[in-house]
Amino acid sequence: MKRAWWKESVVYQIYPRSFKDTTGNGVGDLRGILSELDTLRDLGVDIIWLSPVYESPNDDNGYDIADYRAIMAEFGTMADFDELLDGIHDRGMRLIMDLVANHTSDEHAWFTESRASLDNPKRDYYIWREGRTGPDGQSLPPNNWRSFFSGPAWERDEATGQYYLHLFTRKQPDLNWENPAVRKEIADVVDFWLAKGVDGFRMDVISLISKRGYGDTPHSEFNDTIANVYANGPRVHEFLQEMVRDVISRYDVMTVGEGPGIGLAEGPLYVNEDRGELNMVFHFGHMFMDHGPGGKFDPVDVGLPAFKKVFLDWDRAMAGGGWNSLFLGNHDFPRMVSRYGDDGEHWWASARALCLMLMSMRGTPYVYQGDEIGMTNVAFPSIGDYRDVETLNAWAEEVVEGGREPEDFLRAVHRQGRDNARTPYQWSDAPDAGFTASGRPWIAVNPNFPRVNLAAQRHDPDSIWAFYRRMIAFRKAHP
Ligand code: ISL
Repeated sequence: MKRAWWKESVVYQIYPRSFKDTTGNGVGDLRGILSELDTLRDLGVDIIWLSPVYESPNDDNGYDIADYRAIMAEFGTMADFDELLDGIHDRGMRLIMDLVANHTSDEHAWFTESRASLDNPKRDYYIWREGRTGPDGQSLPPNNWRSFFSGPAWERDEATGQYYLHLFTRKQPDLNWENPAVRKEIADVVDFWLAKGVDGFRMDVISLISKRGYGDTPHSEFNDTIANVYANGPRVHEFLQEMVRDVISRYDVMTVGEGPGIGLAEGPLYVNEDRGELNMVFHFGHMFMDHGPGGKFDPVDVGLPAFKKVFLDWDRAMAGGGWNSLFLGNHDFPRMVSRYGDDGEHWWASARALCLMLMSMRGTPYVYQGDEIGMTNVAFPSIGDYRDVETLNAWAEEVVEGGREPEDFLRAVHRQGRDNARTPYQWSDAPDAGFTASGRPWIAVNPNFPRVNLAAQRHDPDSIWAFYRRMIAFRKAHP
């Protein structure tokens, strides 16, 4: 096995919007992260991954990028970013950025141009198709694909009458990676940040960039459509190899690709060392396993043997020269202690047990902000308390249009919703958990903050936080 710094590191994911607000706008910011770098260093973090901080209209909290080279004004300025990067490097840590390149915002200048006319030079930057004609002469989408966030994956655009593809929200049009000019644009973006000194990328839904064609999906379960229709298209490896060859290989950096639809058979093709693609992928073996026939808001129970098998299988799958990422949660999934442990009576013990598991497997562990203090799911009483576009779209489709009982849907959201992981970081028992002094956080704080917070744990040798710190140190002492 070849040694590499990213194999001997612990990554900490920050969701900047929910980390720490220093300006009083109710939204976390870059200076908030800067102010806590010593805390992260003290925990033993080597690499910080920032969820997107680029200019964005925030239809999907920054995963809809309007300008890849600008910092979101709510988060700060490019000068703040440069200071943050220096602060991270000064402490011997590294920084990886989130590269969202399957799609842009519909407010990106490329899309504004692309949608303007059929012969615009940027028309082929995105995926445009004629609609189908319905039985009554009405215009229908080109196929039956659904978006990840409810409703059709196609939107008809007034200017030309054609439809554009959006696998996520209608404000996230998919880029056309078949177009070499698009690949060059993305390579230039990658080069821009690497030249600035960032240490790598987490690549959002990288498994989806190469499309297989546009026939109807025959699958009734959405995860089957992801795996068999949307993901692992015929040119994905070629596109990744090109990006690595032309840009990434010129730097000493790490890459981890997010991979819905990447199964045991495909994983090695993305990460085996002789392939020149990615260092790691995030597979969803354990993340999608509780989705029922109706998808994520129709959850089913999963037993421990099935859960353990995912990790065993993936460990074996890497025997040919690949390396695993290890994670039990992120900004898209419920809190790990609530989902895989117990956030009631056995909160403390199960948070520590999951940490032990995470830190003692082969692979690079990723800690999602707040998991190191045992932050839990939240059960807001009303849909009005929720912010996530996935939850709000599913509410509109299932409850408002579909007639599902609101209480039943909310129960599913309490268990599965992405906002579980997006409530503000719980720094202390001060108002709003010390996240913001504004009195109006962008999303409400979990009401358990007087009990679950960093200040209460930082100096307690038996705390969850102290256990993470010990396990990280132990891991590094025994490569
Ligand atoms: O959130 C999910 C479960 O409902 C996932 O299916 C998720 O949509 C998928 O893993 C892709 O996630 C990534 O891309 C999305 C963005 O909304 C997520 O936050 C991001 O992690 C679109 O950019």
